[in-house]
Amino acid sequence: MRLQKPFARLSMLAFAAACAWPTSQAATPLPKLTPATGAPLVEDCSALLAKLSPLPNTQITATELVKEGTLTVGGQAIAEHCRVAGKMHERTSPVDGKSYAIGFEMRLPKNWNGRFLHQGNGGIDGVVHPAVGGFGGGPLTNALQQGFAVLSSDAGHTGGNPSFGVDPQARLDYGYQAVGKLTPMAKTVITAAYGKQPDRSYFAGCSNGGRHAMVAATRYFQDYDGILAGAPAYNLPRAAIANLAGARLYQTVATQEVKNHMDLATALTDKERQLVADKVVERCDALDGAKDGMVQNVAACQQVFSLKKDVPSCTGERDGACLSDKQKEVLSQIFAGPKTSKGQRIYASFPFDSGFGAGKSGVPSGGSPVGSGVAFWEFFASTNLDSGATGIIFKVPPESPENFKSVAFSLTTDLDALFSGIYASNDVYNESAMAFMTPPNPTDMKGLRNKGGKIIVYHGVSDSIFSIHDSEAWLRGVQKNTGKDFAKLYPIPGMGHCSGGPATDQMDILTPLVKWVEEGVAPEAIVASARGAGNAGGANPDLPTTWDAARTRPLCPFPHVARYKGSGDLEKADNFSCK
Ligand SMILES: [Ca+2]
Repeated sequence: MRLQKPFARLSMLAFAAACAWPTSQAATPLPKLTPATGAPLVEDCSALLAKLSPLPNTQITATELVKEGTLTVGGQAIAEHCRVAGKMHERTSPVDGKSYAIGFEMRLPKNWNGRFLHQGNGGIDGVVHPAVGGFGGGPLTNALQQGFAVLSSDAGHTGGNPSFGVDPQARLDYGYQAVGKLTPMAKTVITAAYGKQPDRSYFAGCSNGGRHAMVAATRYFQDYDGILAGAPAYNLPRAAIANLAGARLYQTVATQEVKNHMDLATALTDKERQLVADKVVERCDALDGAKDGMVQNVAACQQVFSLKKDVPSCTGERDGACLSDKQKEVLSQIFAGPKTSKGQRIYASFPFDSGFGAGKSGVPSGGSPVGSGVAFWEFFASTNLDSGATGIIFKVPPESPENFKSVAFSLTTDLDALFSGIYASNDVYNESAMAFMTPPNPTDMKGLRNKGGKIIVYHGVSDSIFSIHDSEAWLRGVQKNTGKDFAKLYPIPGMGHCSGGPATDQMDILTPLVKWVEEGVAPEAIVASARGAGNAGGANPDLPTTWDAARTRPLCPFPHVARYKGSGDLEKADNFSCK
């Protein structure tokens, strides 16, 4: 009897609450997550080794104190911290006989902010990059500097070549399982180091690291509260095939041969690419109210810019000031996105943008031309990187790495077969590439949303390997299928792949994400800066000389764009607003 009254009162309250609720359609209110609180390292770095030795499936190989200033970011010394290195699940593959492990390192600041950040790395993984949690171009800050405990890994294989694709388990670790194995281990290390679990956990990365972040947002949402996904390759196998399709098209207008194949860089010279970019700017610059060399209104630009009409057609030889009709046809097809012979879309379309001229073609002597620019992705990566990923990591069964002819594979293999191959599996490779590489359902993030988690995606509009249109499609889908109140996309006009291009690519998106997750303050405009001469994060060589070295702009949540207010200094973000 004594229990009945409170129960009755509760049910009355529930009834009143239900009546007060506006409609039955209203979305479930989001739980509010409490802010993280910091703590100091309770163990000194060397003592941590002994304390961590019985971790399951884990071998800690080193702990070392890293003195203040050993690492820097934006010219600032990173504070003293403890580096823990190790490996998990060491094993010998029954398929290729090679040994594998998930190599990792963690960097644990002495003054911890109570947060964990899992850093997703780019490319095909295979390297334990320093666990600093950087983002954007030439960053002035990073997660480690801000006091996060940061984890970085090689995702289950070593070396930057795709031969690990022969081992089925290494494929799965690269796709998603390494993250699943590393996360509980990392939280245990943090608990040992600071005497408590992380209050809040984040996942951040760009490119393949953005893919890892998207996968974590779906498969491992229980473990993470905030997701920062840059240029998310959430359809990576499809994008890789699209790049091979682009290479086929470029070779039809290439003019010079190199090592028994056409040199793709001669399909469209640096000067010709810049011509296209200049014409885009000419046509679209003023659409945002400011003639400042930046095209903020990307969607409107696609409506008015015409490759056919706005770029001069060659009447004689190509001289850099015109494009041939055939070149225009090739570019139109590449920007429209490739399809199979049956008309099925392989990957998204790409917008014409001001950054198409960025990056110089050709392999610099003494190193790979890895970068953000168009020339690297279109003319080098297609035949040297996407080929290996497609043939050895995604194909069932894989091509033999020993006999793999990268360029020939990318220029001659049947595209329809490659496309159906990324959905194929067999007894040995029992998950298809699309299954292990991509989020199970990228627009269903109810798990993350309903726990109070948030996701921010940023993407260079001039990214030529992963398309901003694919990120826009994801945002529309996630808003429809999951909700509008936990996900935002920040397009960065002019920016190439993860950084660079004629763009304001220097920004801190992590801090606004933390504020959203922990204080419930949704981000709107995020101010980003150009990196001109003398920038502490390193100068951006793609920046037009007419820009102020420290030009700032608001980055705006899609579909809003940064528009000029009509007066005031064109170099300052204050004079623009997101509309
Ligand atoms: Ca403009």
